[in-house]
Amino acid sequence: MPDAITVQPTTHPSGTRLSSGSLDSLPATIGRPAYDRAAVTPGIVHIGLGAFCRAHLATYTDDVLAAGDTQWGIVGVDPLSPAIRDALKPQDCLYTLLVREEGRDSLRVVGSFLDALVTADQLDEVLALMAAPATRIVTLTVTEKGYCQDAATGALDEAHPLIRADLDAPEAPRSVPGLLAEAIRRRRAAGVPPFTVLVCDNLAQNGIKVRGIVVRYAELRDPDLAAYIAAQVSFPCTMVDRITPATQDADRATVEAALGCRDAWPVVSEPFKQWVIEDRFPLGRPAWEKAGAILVEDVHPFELMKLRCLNGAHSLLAYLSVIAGIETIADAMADPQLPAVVRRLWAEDLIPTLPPVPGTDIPAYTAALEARFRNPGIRHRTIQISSDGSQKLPPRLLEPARELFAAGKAPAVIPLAVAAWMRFLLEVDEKGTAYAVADPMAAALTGIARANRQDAAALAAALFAVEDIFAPELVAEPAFRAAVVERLDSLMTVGVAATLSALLGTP
Ligand code: CS2
Repeated sequence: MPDAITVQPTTHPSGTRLSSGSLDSLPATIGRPAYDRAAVTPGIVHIGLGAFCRAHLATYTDDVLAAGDTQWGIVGVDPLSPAIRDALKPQDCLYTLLVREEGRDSLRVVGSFLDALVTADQLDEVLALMAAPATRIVTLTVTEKGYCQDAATGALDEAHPLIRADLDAPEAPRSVPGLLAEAIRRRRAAGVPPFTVLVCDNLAQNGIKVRGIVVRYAELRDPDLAAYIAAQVSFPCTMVDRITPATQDADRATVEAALGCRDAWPVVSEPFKQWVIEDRFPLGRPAWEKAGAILVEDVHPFELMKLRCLNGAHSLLAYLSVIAGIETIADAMADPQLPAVVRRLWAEDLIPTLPPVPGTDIPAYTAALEARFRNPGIRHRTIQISSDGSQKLPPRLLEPARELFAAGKAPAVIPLAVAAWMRFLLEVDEKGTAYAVADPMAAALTGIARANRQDAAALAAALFAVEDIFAPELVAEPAFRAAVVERLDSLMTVGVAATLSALLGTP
């Protein structure tokens, strides 16, 4: 289904707020819920109210509601901040999706969120909702770090402060594993079968991994509950994709001009979206395939392709760009050298690690990715993508590097990406502008960087020793260590442009 039709700026008087009451007075060109929202009942609790789920899950579900299946409304829960709830509630949880591509914006108001809650101040309500028989699926977009995992192994980080706190007070959980376990326990106690847990974050084998994390947490809490979760709860794996940069004030102004009323928190995305889901939903699911989702037996090949080719390239571009002072991915793709480096990453390091992907020509997929990265309507900030490198590098780039070495090959470009991340930890770009490193391990990582800022070999060695990030087999490879140190030394002494010239063999 198309997201909406092209819209022209409107001259409608401004000042009112988007809400159910203002839907009828929107310009005709703005897409809007093509169903009676009052007749929709909640069937999904979604945890993590960021922009991504509002551009992805919510639009697929909006299309299903429009197709007449009204039992799948979504209640959104933010585990941390009240900001998005407080923006959405006065708008009856309506918001605008602004889809941008060159020379063409389209807008649609999305209606699939029925309510919004925050665990920090509404925990009882959240748990009651998750335990309610009508809730048949709990979806999650809490980012990689939200699962309290050890990024190198994907296992529960048992020393995580939120996990320690939840094990002390398991009926008042604050962590995501704690929340899921407590909600499932309440359902079981009430004789209600468990919901399906649908993880929509960029983790390798996301359902399998989060199942392992939740079962381990439950083992520490109550082995009987752990056995129940292991036996009874379905955690299908998914591959999710839609580039969704953080909303800027300029986007709010664009949306207000088009709508003729104010939307406090619209979402911006590219036109492309993809969702591949393992079809294991014991209590049923929305017919997301009606909105273009692909339901499969095994997501793994799709997920590896996306996590490595899209997200891996994003991370490479982000670290090189932040240190070179390049602000967005589209700007990076206008650089004379960066696109060639990304193409080599795909062709030499990543595509050789991928299994066949059903119905997909992988070189055509990466060519399409290049066009998506170039979309000039999307101002996707490299500093945004640089966040949480400790969580993102292992599945995107370190695991393929490990696989290449295991197959007797050396990666051509991954050491550069790792070196760029190490250089990025110095918190100042080549033009002398300071930036902050956002990462759950930021204090430790920037401390290491500060202590070794003059010496590439010492900096790399100290970071290789961080076992939460680097698998021992990978850092035991002398060729990997040497290649990273060489690139890091080059980035620290001659900078990004000269390092890329040397890699590409350009003058
Ligand atoms: C990005 C992703 O911020 C990041 O790390 O690589 O958010 C990326 O834009 C999405 O996964 C695209 O589907």
